[in-house]
Amino acid sequence: MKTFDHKLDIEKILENLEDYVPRRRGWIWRKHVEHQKIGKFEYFDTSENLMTSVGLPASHAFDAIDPQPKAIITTEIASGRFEDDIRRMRMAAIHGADHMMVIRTAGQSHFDGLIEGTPQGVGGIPITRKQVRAQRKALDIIEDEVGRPINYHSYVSGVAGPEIATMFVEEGVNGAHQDPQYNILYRNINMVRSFVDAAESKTIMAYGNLAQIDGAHNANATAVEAWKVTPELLVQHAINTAFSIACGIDEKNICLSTVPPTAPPAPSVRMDLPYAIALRELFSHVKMRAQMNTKYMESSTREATVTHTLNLLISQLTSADIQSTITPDEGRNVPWHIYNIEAIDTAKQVFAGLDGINQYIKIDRTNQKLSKEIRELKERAILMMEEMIEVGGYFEAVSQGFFVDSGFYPQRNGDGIARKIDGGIGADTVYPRNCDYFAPVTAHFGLNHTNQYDLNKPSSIISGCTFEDRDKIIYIDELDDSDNVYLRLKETEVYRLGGIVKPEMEWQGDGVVLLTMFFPLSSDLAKAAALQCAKQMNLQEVEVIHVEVMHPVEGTRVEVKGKVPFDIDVRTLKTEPKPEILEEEVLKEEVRLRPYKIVSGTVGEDEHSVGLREIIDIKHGGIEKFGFECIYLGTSVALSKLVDAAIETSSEAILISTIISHDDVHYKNMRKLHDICVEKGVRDRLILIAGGTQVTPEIARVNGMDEGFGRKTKGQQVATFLVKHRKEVK
Ligand code: Z98
Repeated sequence: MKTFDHKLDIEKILENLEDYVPRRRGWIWRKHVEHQKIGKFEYFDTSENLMTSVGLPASHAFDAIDPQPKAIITTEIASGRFEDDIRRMRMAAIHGADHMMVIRTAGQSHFDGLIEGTPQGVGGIPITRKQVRAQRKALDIIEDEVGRPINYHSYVSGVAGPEIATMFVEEGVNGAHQDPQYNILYRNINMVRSFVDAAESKTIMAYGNLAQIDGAHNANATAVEAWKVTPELLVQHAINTAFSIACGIDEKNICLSTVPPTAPPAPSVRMDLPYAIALRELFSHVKMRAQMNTKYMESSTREATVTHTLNLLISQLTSADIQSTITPDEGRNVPWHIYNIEAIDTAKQVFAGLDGINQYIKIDRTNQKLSKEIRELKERAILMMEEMIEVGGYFEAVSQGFFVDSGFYPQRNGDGIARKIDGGIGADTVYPRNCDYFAPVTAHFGLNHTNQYDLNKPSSIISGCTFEDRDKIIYIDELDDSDNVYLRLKETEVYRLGGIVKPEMEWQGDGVVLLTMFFPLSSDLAKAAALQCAKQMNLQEVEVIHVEVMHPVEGTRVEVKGKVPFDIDVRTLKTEPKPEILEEEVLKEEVRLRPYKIVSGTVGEDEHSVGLREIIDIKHGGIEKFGFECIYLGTSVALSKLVDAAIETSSEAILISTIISHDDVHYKNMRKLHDICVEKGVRDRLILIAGGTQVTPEIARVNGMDEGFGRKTKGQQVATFLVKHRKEVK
């Protein structure tokens, strides 16, 4: 792996932002390599390898391979400080994410125009040109590091949708959520206005080649019983897809946002699979962005990860094109770096594990129960669309509360989200265009009276609009003196200089730590005890973020977050030198070429054999694993017996273990072993090693050993010494 010697320099990224020009426009899909050899294995569902990556923890046992799934992997980043999110993006990319989805603040849809500068958000960043530009610029650096294009994504919603879409194309944003139904149902924006804005936004996105994700999944997250809105989800997808195509978006850029609607303890895969198949069959011409179920996420990361994994199984069986990895973050409402990375790794791990499985396991489309369920879902959706037409169309259907009703269509419970045609934000703001209406822009929806100017391209009248002539973009750096990135960076500067550090979860120097505790108490008391415990540990702003009953009276698991009130001076930290270790394969090859025999035992009156056995036995990576022949003589072995055995068996080393240290007996035994070997004239041809909790290399060497090994020694370290030392002396 490439060695990294610098952190991303946020200040440098912010320099000369006014001159930044994005490298490209549009979305880039991963390149699927149908049949790929990676390390020792054959893969069928992977894409090109990364130039630089951090593999799964177990990858070291597999020649450090890091197979990349064929689906784009999304990470949803939402800390509220774009400058910190940039570092998170760098971590996410090296773990395998190539879709950085920057979620906005909860109220962003309600901004009625573009905002400028770098205000801090809550649970997401407000979208501004400067923040978008800085992040895209950082992603240019990051994609060069990992060797794969990275798609940058945010949201085109609210009454400022067309302005945002325009800014996104200007700034090289590669993908966006855009669905007028989202505005209407969840943000109460007037329905007519939402569709007019969507037409404009989609046309602009089509020009910029942005991937578009719809908003149907929100019905899933909002519905009382999420699996009951499945027919409606198909309808919502159909409406947005048809509208997008009509506005010129290429089908290869239309991505349906699909969520497996249920989660365990429901029999979720059996229920989610027919839905996933119905969706893919009805919409085989477009792409699938699979997001995991968030509706039933609680604060348990374990539970979230299992649901994520089951959802990934469905993605694998039905070939999702984009795989989102947000859940464990969202369920806990703690958008922390580590959970972004964990979720990316979960997706990468599951896809690697399931690689090629579709060749062995096929969905049985002849199964009558499955076919019936799929057909029924499609029929329910078609029936709903027919009813919409009957009542007078989409707007009327929304007014009558057809959507997000808790009934399984055609059942209707009357609790859907109803909006009025003349109600909501931006009502009465749509005007017919004048007969000489003309807009000198490149990407524009509807009638633009270009013929009055005898033009093919309306923007040519002003020699190009901002899409062709970047000089026309007005870049405003900051408008707010009290809420901007420079002030925030000043506050955290000390942590970027490298001298001091604080633990961090989402922002530089935030000091946040997570503690896991168990109390033999009922949940309420355990919660109180955990808070008390954290306070007595001097943590500040303590909050319980997860409580899980192990038994109603026997005990409860509690997770607490809090802030440490101190800095750590990095300059005073001491790191332990890493023991030199030869690779497993190198050791095996050395021992295969020149077989290696050793004798061993605990010595004196020492019956503590566990440590020595761990160093020898294959089970936990002892030296047997590398091919050493180990003659174990047992416990409390006389030193002379060890030497005799070594001579008789033509062994090359003696390993003694000694824990008891009263009266310095461990030193004395080392010295005695050395002396016996000298007496018998074999010291030169035997390597002597002593191990034990009280042994240090220095003490062992002083007492006549070739090497000593103390606490936490692993077999591989001893094997390395044995192999290297034999080479040196012979
Ligand atoms: C996701 N985890 O989809 P505001 N438009 C659509 C949306 O789905 C969303 C927004 C806009 C989810 C993120 N979705 C939630 C279709 C949000 C953003 O109101 O501007 O914040 O909406 O990946």
